[in-house]
Amino acid sequence: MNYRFHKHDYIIFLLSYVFFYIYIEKAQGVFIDIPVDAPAWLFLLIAVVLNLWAIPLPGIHPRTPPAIEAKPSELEQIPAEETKRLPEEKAKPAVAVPSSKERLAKGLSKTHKGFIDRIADVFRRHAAIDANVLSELEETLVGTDIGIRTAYKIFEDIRKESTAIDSADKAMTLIRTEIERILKSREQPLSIPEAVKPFVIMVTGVNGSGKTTTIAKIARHFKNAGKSVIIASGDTFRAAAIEQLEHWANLVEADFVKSQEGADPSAVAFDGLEAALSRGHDVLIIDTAGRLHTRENLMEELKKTSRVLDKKLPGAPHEILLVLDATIGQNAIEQTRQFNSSLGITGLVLTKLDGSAKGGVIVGIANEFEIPIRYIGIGEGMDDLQTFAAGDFVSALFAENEA
Ligand SMILES: Nc1nc2c(ncn2[C@@H]2O[C@H](COP(=O)(O)OP(=O)(O)OP(=O)(O)O)[C@@H](O)[C@H]2O)c(=O)[nH]1
Ligand SMILES: [Mg+2]
Repeated sequence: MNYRFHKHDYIIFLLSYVFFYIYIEKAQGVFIDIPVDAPAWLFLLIAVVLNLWAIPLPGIHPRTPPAIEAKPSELEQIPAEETKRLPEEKAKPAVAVPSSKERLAKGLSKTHKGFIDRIADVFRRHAAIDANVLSELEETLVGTDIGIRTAYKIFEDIRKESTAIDSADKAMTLIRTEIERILKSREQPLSIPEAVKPFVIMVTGVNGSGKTTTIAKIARHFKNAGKSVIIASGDTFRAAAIEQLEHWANLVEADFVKSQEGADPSAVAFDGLEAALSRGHDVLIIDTAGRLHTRENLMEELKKTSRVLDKKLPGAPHEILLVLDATIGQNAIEQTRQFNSSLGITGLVLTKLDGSAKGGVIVGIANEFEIPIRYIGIGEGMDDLQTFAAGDFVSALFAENEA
């Protein structure tokens, strides 16, 4: 503690010892004879009082510096509302957190350029909607990532209405309505019935599509919704895959069932289900390998895992998610076909929309398969997974953004 002494305090302190000395001489008379006619105890009393003056006494004589108070003139310079704020709040720079819609629009900005802008360009180049425009539109639509079938479906709608279309705006509105109609039919968020416990989700997809990252994001999503989650590392193909998943499970504070490299994936899924049942978890998410020697091998392994789960808990897995990488464009349509015919996919996740100009493929997939699109990935971060909402998606897709 820092005590505050003034010069006179030191003098009084020294003086107290002078009086002590006088008291001793008065009482004992060792060296000098004090020529003052007063009793010795009086000198002792004065010595004690002076000494006490110099000693810090809490409450009576604290000797600590008083709190520094701002001068009234300084206070007046601070606006009233600022004085009400907490110091921490004031210290933080004002950083605007983008809303989920803003993040979606930013994530889809590349697809906007590679899909919507290309179509809009056709109308910008021509003053009237005539046969030339229609043939250019047909070519452009076929050249996007929505796939030939969907391209012709949208084109036919425009062609049928072409006599009524007298402006580029009207044409774009018609295209937008058609895209929204297609996507709306696949908007069906993943919901977990109370009666099903644990709700088992098996996550599939080719290697690198984003399965493991998506599992972590979904686990966090359910944890935030108050569900208890357990994750099983069914991708036993690589040790690194198991460690990667364990890391994510720890991060999102989900329970984890670890496997050994090379273990039978269906046995790991079984262990996961047993753990989920005995520990009373609401949701079990099972990671799977995306890479095997052949695609046929992979499908057989996934089918086996699905059978084993069903045997232990009839009806499981309740959701077979297929994770698709949007950057591969139309290949995602073919992947959906293969996985769906082998496994019966019940939900789709389209990842990496933020890094792709080929996100238009989502319209092709929605048009060709009657499979709900559950989530979309718009970044690598834990909060970069959004529940698919067709209206928001189309608004973001058509919004003008910086790529
Ligand atoms: N930009 C972006 N990157 C993503 C997204 N989702 C996943 N990724 C990245 O894609 C890469 C592969 O993701 P993983 O989750 O490991 O993919 P996986 O399907 O589990 O891969 P394997 O286990 O090898 O089959 C990682 O670098 C992820 O960060 C997304 O929505 N946007
Ligand atoms: Mg993985």
